[in-house]
Amino acid sequence: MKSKILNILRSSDTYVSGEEISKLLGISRAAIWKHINQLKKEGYQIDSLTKNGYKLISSPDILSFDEISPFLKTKFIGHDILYYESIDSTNTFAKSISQNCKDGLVIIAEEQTKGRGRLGRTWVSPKRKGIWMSIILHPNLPPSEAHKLTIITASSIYNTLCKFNVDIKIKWPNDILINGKKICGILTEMNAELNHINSLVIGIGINVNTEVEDFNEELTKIATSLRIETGKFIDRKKLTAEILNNFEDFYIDYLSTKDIRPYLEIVRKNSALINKYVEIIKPNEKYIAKVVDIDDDGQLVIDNDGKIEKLLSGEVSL
Ligand code: BT5
Repeated sequence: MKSKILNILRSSDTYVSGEEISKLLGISRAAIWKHINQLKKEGYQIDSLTKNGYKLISSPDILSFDEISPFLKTKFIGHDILYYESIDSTNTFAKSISQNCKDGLVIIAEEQTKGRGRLGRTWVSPKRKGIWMSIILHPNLPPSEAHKLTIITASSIYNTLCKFNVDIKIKWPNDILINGKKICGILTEMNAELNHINSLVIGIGINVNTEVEDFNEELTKIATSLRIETGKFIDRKKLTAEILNNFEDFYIDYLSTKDIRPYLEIVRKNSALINKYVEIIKPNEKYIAKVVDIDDDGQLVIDNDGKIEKLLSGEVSL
């Protein structure tokens, strides 16, 4: 009901009377007043005049379904959003419900208290500064294809961020960098049988309006945000919807063609690694090698002192 009232207020430039809302929604004026008060508590600025009714003045900077959905053009992703002020980790929660929920459900939080990277690393997720979300999918694919969805995700985020006219690079397998610093990390996790994915969780963390003082000392050296790079405050709701729109386009296309090459091409063309000497970090060894390519399966092709090797996943340091 609250969303419906909000939609009515959004669609009008002037005051909407309580009577009109009451007629449209079939609820009492007292009930409307209660919902309006709730909206005000959530940060909506609503002007109320006894004679004229209600007028929406401004909406809060939050990533709830009501705020994102006006920009969504997807067929199914994000049609349901579970939104939290604070959560331990959207991926941890998404994994716990991924088997029994709708395909395309999105979990979004304003803050994560235990945001996760790969291999138990921490993802710093300060309140209302970024986009911290997980998309739950039920693709009909074998587990061996799961890493390709990280490529789909990275290339779709790249495409979305291009509009900011900054130097964006994709760092295989799961990072996006601006001017050499990390702005986005992707954490793809799955629940699978031997030859079938039951559910997949794609976690996306993007530093949007993060300021230097929001990063700890370690991150100041290696991380950045759209705000830091563009000097502008960025509309997180629009950006969230645009990422979901782009991601779904790529995802649906990939599921129907099973052809990863168009997306790999985006990753290759904008790779932070190809033709660079990097440090390959394996559990028991570290060595320097030259990155030659990313092959058609999404594996990193490296030249280790004349010996060509391929990595399906792993840790690479520039
Ligand atoms: C990643 O791991 O880059 C995957 C990050 C995924 C985060 C999303 S947010 C929504 C969803 N819910 C979660 O709990 N996670 C996902 P990895 O490649 O392991 O990189 C982790 C490393 O990135 C850390 O060890 C830090 O060095 C660095 N890091 C941590 N927080 C960062 C931030 N906000 N921005 C840039 N770098 C960060």
